[in-house]
Amino acid sequence: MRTFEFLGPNIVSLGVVMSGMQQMDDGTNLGTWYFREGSGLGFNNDRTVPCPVIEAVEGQTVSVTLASNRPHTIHFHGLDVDQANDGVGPTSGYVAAVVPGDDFGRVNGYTRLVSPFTYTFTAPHAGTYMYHCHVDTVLHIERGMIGTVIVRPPDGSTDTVWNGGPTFDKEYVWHLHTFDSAWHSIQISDSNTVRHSPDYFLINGKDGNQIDADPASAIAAGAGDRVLIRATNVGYQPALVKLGGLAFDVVASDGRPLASTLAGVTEQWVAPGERYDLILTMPASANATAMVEYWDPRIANILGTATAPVVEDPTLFADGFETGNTSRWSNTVE
Ligand SMILES: [Cu+2]
Repeated sequence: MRTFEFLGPNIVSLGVVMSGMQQMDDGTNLGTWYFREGSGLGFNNDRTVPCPVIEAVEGQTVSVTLASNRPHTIHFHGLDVDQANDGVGPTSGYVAAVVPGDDFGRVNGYTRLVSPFTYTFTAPHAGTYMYHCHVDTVLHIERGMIGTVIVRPPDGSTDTVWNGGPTFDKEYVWHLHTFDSAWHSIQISDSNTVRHSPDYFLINGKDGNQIDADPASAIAAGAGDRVLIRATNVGYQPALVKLGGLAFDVVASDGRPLASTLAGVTEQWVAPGERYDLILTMPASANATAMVEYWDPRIANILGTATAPVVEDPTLFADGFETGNTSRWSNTVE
């Protein structure tokens, strides 16, 4: 089974849940706010963060409808969206069903867009992007209002990174960020949110041993399979990604192909806001431990790490999107 929802292509409805609980590896429950698929069907209760993956097709019109009681927005990070649809308060307003009090969201002076509101844009170049709420941004991102946008090539193919670009056999999204648990019980940013002191170090919202058993993060594929890892960082610390010494190629950054592929590297920095598309050709008998190091922003010391298995075993962890399966797309790409 998949542990991510993939929504798409091109037409998505999202609602907001502000009563989420994400259980960490030590048993602690952290309060989360998150976007969920609008119909309420199919959400995975073991994971509130990160939010469903939005898929779009290059060149096509994308509609994302947001329904929310309290003020939130969707900002499409890295996508070329006009100001009315960019989810940034001063230019686009906030979405809410009710007029908020002064005690929530720091939205005074911004236009209220009556919920539900539909954002529209044209999907740009195929690649990896992100979305997040842009109300009281530092807190709403930390609380969990973050997700990934994948733009597919114009033909909608799910085995090519971009038109004419590298192919892949299996696909993972690695959403990289941390939690500062002290931020998960407050409603609005304050003097305590000036400094971010993470105590949980995550891949796809999970930490510690949770990651080992998470088929969305633990990498398993057959020998010779080309595994695409879409590494995105919407956290507050630079992340250094290593695949346990296994060499991989870096083919794209921030939704655009690199001028020339970085071939055979063993580590890649992903700074906050950045996305890198990595391709690992799974070696025979591989049995490695990938590590994400979360560094102090001054790159002075490692604050913590998250690890995930990387194994050559086509039968293990049937997740990671297998190419050629388009059944999750109910409409046909024209
Ligand atoms: Cu929000």
